[in-house]
Amino acid sequence: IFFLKLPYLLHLAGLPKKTQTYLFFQIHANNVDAFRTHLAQLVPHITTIAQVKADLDQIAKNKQSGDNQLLKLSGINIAFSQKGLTLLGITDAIGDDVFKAGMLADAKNLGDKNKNSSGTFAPDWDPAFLEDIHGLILVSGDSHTTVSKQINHIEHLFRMNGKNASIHKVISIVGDVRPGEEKGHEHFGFLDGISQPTLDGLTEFEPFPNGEKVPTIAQGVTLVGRPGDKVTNRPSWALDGSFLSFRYLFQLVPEFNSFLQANPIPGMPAAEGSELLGARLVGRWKSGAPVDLAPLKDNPTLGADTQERNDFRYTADNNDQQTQDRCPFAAHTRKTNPRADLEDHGIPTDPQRIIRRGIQFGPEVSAGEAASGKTAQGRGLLFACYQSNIANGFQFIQTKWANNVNFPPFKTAVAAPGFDPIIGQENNDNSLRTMEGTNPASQGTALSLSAEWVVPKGGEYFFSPSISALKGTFAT
Ligand code: N7H
Repeated sequence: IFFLKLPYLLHLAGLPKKTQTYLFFQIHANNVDAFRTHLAQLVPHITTIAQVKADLDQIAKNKQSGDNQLLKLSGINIAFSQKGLTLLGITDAIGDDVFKAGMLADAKNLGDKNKNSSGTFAPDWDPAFLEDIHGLILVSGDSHTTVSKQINHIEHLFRMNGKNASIHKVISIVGDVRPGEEKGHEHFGFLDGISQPTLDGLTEFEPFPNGEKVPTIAQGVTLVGRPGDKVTNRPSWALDGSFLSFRYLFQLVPEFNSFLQANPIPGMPAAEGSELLGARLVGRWKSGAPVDLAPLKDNPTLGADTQERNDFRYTADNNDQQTQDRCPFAAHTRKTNPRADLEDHGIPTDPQRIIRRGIQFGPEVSAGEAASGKTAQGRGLLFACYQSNIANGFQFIQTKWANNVNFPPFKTAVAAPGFDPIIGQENNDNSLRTMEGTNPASQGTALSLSAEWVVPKGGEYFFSPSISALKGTFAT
């Protein structure tokens, strides 16, 4: 019964979504009552886990009968910022100070760059994210046509083009899965969305019906008010909601590729050395195979094996905790989920697990961009992740792990592991971005990463309520 109340946050990767529109909106302060009425009309359209399950079953049946056509699937979700909650008069203490303050207030702490050369801090963001954003409507689907229809319907429900409009658009961003063979791969070329936590008792609904070999985690790490949620005294309407951290992340793909070309791992043909460097920066090969299991060359069979590709703990080298033979300590996947690096020292990693639901945006790299090594068109990742506590989830991973040169700890073999090369940030001095361990033959040598290849251009913290909270608290 409790599944039916959940919004769709747990399943999205399981939907054969091809495109998503993120509609960031402001509620008209003088039309809040109308907003509630309009929201009540939207609620029946919000996708529940039960619907997704039915859709996935139908797809499986279609496949069996040789019909590989996608259903005309779409999913709708809605989430609110603190400013949105305040405007709606929902003032109970929700128990998340980071959410309450908003991402703009957190930008400096996250390591985002200062646009002002001196004086007060102002992040170098897209101006839309400097405005007040009250909420986010997320529409996913199998095609632009399906999603546009849903967006038109939503615009109609909120009377967006009429006199009684209750919201207006601050910015809307379209994300698209990459074409052909690159489907599921982010813009640097690496398969993404492989390692996701599975919640106790909800395995049936996980995005990977084949089941990865990973232990489940407490529901309360993702869902507010469930066992494992460390915050007590949450308002009752917050039960089964989840906090959504959104980041508008641009990726400098030609620049990243030029760096790999310029710094191949020595002792092998240059192209292979560059590919190995890329895999060692990320922690996985482009196919998804983890370097801890496939240290020397890509293993696409392993990358495609949903049972095996997540079955590792950075212990493959006879549990030698001081070697980077297989994987640098600062590799992106190791920084963001260090597994045995902490667990084997009695420090649990479960509280930091997040469910990632991102999608790519922007065009493929053009021939001109590839040749010049310079980005000309914006592209990147609409990063979205869910957690029951932002200070333990996204914010913790970004500030205490990715940006922290001394993480992971207990690595006496190196001076400092260094920055996460993919997302590690130092406010205004990129020259400090270095990491050790990229070259297996000289593990104490620091590599200068200099430029950032992932550039944050905005974002916000949201709360995604359960369907019953939307009905009982938000829409009335
Ligand atoms: Fe990351 N990338 O292409 O390099 N990420 N990530 N990420 N990330 C992962 O294991 C990438 C970002 C996590 O459990 C993979 O599923 C890029 C942020 C976590 O082993 C790849 C961007 C944060 C994991 C990438 C980006 C994280 C993870 C391997 C930005 C949180 C799971 C696929 C543009 C603060 C680690 C996989 C685990 C995996 C990339 C952003 C966190 C390929 C390009 C902002 C927790």
